[in-house]
Amino acid sequence: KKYNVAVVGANGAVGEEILTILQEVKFPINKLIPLASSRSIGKTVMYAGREVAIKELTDTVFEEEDIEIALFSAGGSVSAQFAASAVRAGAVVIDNTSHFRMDENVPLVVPEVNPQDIAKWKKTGIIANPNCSTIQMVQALKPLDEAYNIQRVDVSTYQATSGAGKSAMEELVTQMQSFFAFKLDEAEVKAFAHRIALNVIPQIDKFLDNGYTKEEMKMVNETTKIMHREIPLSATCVRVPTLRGHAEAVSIKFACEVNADKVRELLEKAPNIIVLDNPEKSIYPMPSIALEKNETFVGRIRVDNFDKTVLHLFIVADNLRVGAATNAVRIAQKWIEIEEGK
Ligand code: 11C
Repeated sequence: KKYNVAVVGANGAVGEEILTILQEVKFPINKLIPLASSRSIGKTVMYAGREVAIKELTDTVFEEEDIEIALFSAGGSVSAQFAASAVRAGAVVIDNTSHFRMDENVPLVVPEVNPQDIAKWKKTGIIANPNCSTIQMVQALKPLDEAYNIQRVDVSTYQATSGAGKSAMEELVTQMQSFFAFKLDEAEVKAFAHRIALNVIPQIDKFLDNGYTKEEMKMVNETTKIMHREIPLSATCVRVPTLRGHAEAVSIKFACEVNADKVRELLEKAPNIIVLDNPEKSIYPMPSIALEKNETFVGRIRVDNFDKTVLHLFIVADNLRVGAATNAVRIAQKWIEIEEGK
């Protein structure tokens, strides 16, 4: 069977990546409908080597186009306004925003970790895609939890500007151009609380009353929901002046002593994880290696010097792919498998 698929936010950073991945995996598409706000009318996106006109996102478009799968990636307020009309039209909504993630009736899915939760989609018609920094971390946590029983996680992130969209990437580039023109002080600061060029900002999203940012609490709450148990976790999320690829230094405490070779073996067998861990040859994950890849890279795997139940590792993935578009398309593929009873 082939499906009528809508991509909402088709010309955004994640939307464009979704279109690329749908082609890459030869997704069974009957009709592809790129949707965006009226501002994008007249624009096109590339799909399968041809230009496809963007249509306006309205309450009626899902029904008019007989959409069966709607991939939303245009911000929380757009999902809040339009997901219901897609569901009413009979589509399954796979939502890449944070809007529905913590709704107890909406499954929050990383296909390598909790694919079984997709079956709960009928409650609301919506399946939520987690935050990018959560996805790549839980992919690595899951096999280690099964083997050693995780007691606690501490993570520091190094997140690329594309997490905040195309305009944030452009701001980094423009600021760097200003730097080379000796005018960095005059460069516009809009996407983040401070200048991002030649800087590191320990704030992603707004601060909450508990002293953590929303991004940091997403990592806590989403991990608990995906892993189906509370994992004590503390995150420090940091924006760094890269374009694509989030990196994470993760420390994990287990219920028993842990062995680094066994961890490498477990992660090598885990789906969509590539272990890059040869320090002597300076081989480890970096954003430049993860760029436009659909796998999550793990390295710098080592046991703590003082506590043999603690492991440290470094995880990198392309946030627009693994952290967003690839995960959403993998959810759609699993949903098809379930619906077609495979
Ligand atoms: C960032 N993780 O890097 C954020 C972007 O909840 O889907 C993704 C926000 C979200 O800025």
